[in-house]
Amino acid sequence: ERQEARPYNRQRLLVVANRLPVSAVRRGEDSWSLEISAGGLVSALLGVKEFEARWIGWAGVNVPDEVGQKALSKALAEKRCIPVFLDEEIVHQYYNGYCNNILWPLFHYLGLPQEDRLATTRSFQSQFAAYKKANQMFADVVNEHYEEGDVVWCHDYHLMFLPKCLKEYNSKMKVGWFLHTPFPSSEIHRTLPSRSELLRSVLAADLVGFHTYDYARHFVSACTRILGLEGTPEGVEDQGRLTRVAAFPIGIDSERFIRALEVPDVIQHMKELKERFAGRKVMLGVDRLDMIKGIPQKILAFEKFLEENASWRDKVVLLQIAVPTRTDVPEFSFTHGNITKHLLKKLTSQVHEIVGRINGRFGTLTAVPIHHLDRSLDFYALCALYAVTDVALVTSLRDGMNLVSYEFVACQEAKKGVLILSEFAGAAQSLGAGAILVNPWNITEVAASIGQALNMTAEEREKRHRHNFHHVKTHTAQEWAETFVSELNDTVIEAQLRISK
Ligand code: ADQ
Repeated sequence: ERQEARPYNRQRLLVVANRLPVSAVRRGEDSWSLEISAGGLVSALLGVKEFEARWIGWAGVNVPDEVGQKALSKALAEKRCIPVFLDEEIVHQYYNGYCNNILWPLFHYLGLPQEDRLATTRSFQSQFAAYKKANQMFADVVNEHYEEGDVVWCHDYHLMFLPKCLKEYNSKMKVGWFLHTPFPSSEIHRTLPSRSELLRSVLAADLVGFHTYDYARHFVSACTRILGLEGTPEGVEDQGRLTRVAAFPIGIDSERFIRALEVPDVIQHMKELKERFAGRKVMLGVDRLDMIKGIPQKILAFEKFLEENASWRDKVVLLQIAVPTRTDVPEFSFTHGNITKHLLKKLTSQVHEIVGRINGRFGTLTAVPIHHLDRSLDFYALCALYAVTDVALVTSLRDGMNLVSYEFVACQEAKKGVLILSEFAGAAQSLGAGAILVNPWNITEVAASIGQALNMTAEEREKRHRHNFHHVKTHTAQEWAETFVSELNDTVIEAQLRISK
């Protein structure tokens, strides 16, 4: 059966994710300009060259007219992208509502404020209905483009209902589903009104993947405790049918970062940064602006460090780059008030206030301790920053993996800087031995770890860096995708064998 499949290296892979890896801007009635956009999944799959990949997803824009839809589909086809068109109301209910206000905070163990929680509870049913409807729309597009022998790889919490919809179209379709966020303890998942329906839909996939063994274990416990199914070392069994559940830790295209450091522009930029911060140690934070990233906690820990270590005040600087994302969809007018949007606004002003206070407190006429930028950096600027950094601070309150920690390590072959890493990021499982692991909620502990990092001997930095660099170089995005897809190919066959036994 394996031999009948297409040659492995030419297999068509349909990658289905909420967002296409492009941002589209309308230039005229029938013309669009497209740009590849940043993000965790995009960074990871850019490294994969083995499959003939097609992307299926939402382009992030509202295109109500047929002329515009046709033109956009045509432009996207050149980038091997196929759009799913979602209207304003669906986006509001499915994306802002169910995905971002319900699943995202729940999967990251973050509660909503009381008034938001009540509003969310009230709109739950309509949002879940929209979620299912949107997933069905994705399924329709996949089904339309599916050819025998293709593998379909569904991504993330936006598309938990998709495996079931796809299997209803075609039970022979090879379907994998991968979650980029944590999967929470079954006690948390149990509180979700649609808990069983979501689990059952995911179980329709042939292979279910998570970043860490812990997330996979939580998922299996949820299936045993909530659905009463049997958990086995391979996955979850339901009336003789096995859904394979396993951990597939993601990586990055490390060579892309290493090569970037040889580009003249990057070298020049590094030189400028070194001059700009001469005589000071550089600490760096790079995060999407999101509640899960623990940005205020990180800055408060830095303040505590400055408070307790007067001699360091003019010798260290924290550069915090926070890119606003997710709800930044200007094409849509959110008339019903968007919870995530107002929480993010609150977070931004909170961060600004803390930064302002600390800079007022510890700054001088010529220098401030914190530079905070509310924007994205281009790839080369990001690489230069990573390379000149002495200490990177990744203090996510929860994070599926966290690729920023990997990218920093990839750029540190010359400097061998220190990574301070939250124990609640999936990356703690892979980079824990080289990083200083911290509980991001414990400001005192994080402040102490900053001191430890700044005072670390060159030998110890070298030893820690060696461990992490080796990991980042050998566990790449490409390997991650290849392993997932090859296991998906095998799993289907195994599951079929089990049934025919
Ligand atoms: P994210 O939450 O987006 O991803 P992360 O893994 O850190 O988190 O990836 C962010 C990506 O965006 C990185 O490639 C980074 O370089 C880039 N980026 C972030 N801030 C930036 C800035 N200010 N300027 C430019 N680029 C910036 C989700 C999950 C993670 C999981 C990934 C992949 O939340 O836990 O690791 O998917 O599975």
